[in-house]
Amino acid sequence: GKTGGKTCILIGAPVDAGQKVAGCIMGPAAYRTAGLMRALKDLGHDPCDAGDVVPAERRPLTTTNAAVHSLPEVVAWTEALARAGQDAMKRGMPIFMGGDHSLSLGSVAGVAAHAAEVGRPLFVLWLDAHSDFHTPETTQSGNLHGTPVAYLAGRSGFDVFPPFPAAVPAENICLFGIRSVDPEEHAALLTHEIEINDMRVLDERGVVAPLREFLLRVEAAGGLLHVSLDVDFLDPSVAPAVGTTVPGGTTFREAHLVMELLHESGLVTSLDLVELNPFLDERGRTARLMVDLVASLMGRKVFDRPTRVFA
Ligand code: B3U
Ligand code: MN
Ligand code: MN
Repeated sequence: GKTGGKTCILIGAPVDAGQKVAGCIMGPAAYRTAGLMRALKDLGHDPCDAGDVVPAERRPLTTTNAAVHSLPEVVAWTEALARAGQDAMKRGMPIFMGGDHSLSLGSVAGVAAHAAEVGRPLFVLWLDAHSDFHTPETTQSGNLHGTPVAYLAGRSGFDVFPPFPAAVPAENICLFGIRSVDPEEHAALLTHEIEINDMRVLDERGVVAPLREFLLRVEAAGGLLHVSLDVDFLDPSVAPAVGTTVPGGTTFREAHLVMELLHESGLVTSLDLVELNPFLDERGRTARLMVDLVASLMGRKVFDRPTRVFA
């Protein structure tokens, strides 16, 4: 629609230190090439491209877990992205163009700092094949892209990272689409009240009911809603451009429906686009799909009928 245009701040986050497959560094360029700006303008929004964030200065850092990969780089990105995110929240809706999922250590920290400042509760919707609930102490792979949910939930083990501004209460976190959980993550999730809509739940109930239940809670609380969209939320048959493919993901239509419901809710205040690896793409199809999903989230409809599904 042409009314209710949003100020969208596109923030390039070419982070690839959170895992070991080369290519995520090209993510922001792929979103720009696939026309993210144009798609937002065509929907009547007011997007601006803030360019790529530059990581803070690296300091030598170590942890007890020798497997941890590129810790100084990830901490440096976290610091810079948190600042960029907090600043962008004052001006509009930040859209972080990743970059691997370790960028969310920073993006959500920035959003959480803003939420604390304005005194509103923060909710997080995690659209992902993985639970990303490791700490730097429990990760076996050493890939810090598997840790942001633990950081934002306030788990211990992140001593070398900036203290997380205001831990997101477990009840405000919803994991959606997960189908790969490591034993340490599984054990930790059992001791937290995080809402877990794994693929078993989505197979049984579909995407609409579980998502609506969560969105109604966000609305009732007057919350801010951060959405973190990992490419591997989708089935690799429709979104091949990702380093860690997990079969059995959401379909093209399910993912669009999730985005359409999010739009109808009017609740989303910030967004991460993560794990796109353009080097693994097929003629740009995953980058274009991600841009189309953002368009659905921002109001693109097949047919503009009055809202029915939400509220
Ligand atoms: N849980 C595994 C695998 C993984 C997590 N996130 C991604 N892969 N993309 C790990 O390495 O922590
Ligand atoms: Mn992830
Ligand atoms: Mn994932």
